Amino acid sequence: MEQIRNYINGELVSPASNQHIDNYNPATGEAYSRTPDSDEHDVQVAVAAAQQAFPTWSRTPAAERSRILLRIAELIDQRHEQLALAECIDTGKPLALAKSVDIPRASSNFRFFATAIVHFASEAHPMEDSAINYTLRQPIGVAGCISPWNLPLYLFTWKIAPALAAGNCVVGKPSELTPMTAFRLAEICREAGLPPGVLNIVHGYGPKAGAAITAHPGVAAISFTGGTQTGAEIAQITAPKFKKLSLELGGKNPTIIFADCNYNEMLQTTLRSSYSNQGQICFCGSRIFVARPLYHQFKDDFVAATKRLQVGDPLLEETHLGAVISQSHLKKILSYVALAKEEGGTILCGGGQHIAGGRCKSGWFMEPAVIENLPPQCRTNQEEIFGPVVTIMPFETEDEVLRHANGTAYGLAAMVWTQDLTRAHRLANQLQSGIIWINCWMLRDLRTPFGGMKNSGLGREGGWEALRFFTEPKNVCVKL
Ligand code: TXE
Repeated sequence: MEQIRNYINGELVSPASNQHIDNYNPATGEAYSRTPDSDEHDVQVAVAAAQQAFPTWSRTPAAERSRILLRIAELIDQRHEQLALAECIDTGKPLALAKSVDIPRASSNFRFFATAIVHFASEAHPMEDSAINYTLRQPIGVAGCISPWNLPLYLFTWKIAPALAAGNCVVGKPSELTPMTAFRLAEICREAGLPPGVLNIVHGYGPKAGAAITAHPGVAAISFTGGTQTGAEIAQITAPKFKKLSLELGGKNPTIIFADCNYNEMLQTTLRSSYSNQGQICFCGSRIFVARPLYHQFKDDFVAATKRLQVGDPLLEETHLGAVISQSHLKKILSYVALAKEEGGTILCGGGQHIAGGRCKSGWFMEPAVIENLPPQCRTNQEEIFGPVVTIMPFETEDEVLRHANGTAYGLAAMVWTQDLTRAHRLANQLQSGIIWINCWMLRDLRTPFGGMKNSGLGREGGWEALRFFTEPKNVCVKL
């Protein structure tokens, strides 16, 4: 079995303890590689390497940092096929999705921030004839970047690219469930000529390696994407240490469908926004509200389209849904379907484990589920399931649907389908979500603020927001 290694000070190394974690292929249920089970000793060495690299890297001209990051983007593109296959095996997601979304977006992240940093400017505040203020935006030092398993390379690079571009050094930890593409990225960084210690990747469990990063006094900022509970734990550790903190957490996103929408486009996109990546994208819409006059037509068409989706071997081109991330996650999703029944819901289709054939006979697959007859306040409609499970609910008025859409602890994304643009803007103004998609989903411009409100997170990433997060503003006041 391939042994994944940490990337510390430019070298690929085993963890100090020499302990490893089995890494599974969710589509077969078999362990196929081994991940370092790193602890605070490894984090200590990684932070020391990052601290040592920082003075030189932070003073390296932005154009030179940009050149190296662009080289990393090129190498990701050159290894597109290899990386997509690795992502597919590690996560269970369809290979076609890894090819079209995960890997291209990983290289885009590097390219975007490599070019952004050479245009990054700062403010001046002149006080007529008495003084002039100018703001320096300087790199913070060592940044900790902790990422999840659903979009492994995509979300890891979304954090480390702006951190490095801004002149910070990084200690990163990918999810222990999906370490492979970050390991391949380490090889790419060596080849691209990234100086040793600038990026360090420590693999391992969250409460062990991850917690050691968040608690380390030498790590000045933490960027985290993952579960809301984990985000709360990280905030408790970092707040008294006054670290900068960016949290991108869970969601329970509403899809709001009005009767005047472009029906076919809405139906196709709502299928994607419900089940892409087996529903394991924080932006997936899991509560679908449909205007009463359209409800029965939507229900019939959506359930029929859901039934037509192919679940199975992620390597096959015809597969729409691959495996979910782990056996325990599958159990969690199934337990929510059971809860939905207890709460009085009607399962219109799916909701059970899917037994795939051949090499995938022991994989962790799930039949996508559509559930109706549940009130908006029940647990199924309030808690993040993070799987291919959606509820559908009719609504009568705009006020009512707005109340229900906003009626959860989360506030990440909301989708609105209508041809009435006045209404769309009115709703966008009132929806409590960090991101609103009108007549679309996951249409991403990397310059826009990315993140959520309420229990969905703290702060925003993307564009200048990310470069501001990874820099410390310093005002200089000069008396004239
Ligand atoms: O995430 P965790 P889990 C949601 C989704 C899912 C739930 C739990 O609902 O069912 O979260 O998923 C690291 N200190 N999302 O348990 O644990 C961990 O090693 C520092 C939404 O897999 O939050 C991994 O690298 N780090 C989401 C990362 O945190 C810690 C994506 C995320 O894992 C840590 C994934 C600790 N104490 C799950 N504990 C999204 N927003 O997209 C864990 N980690």
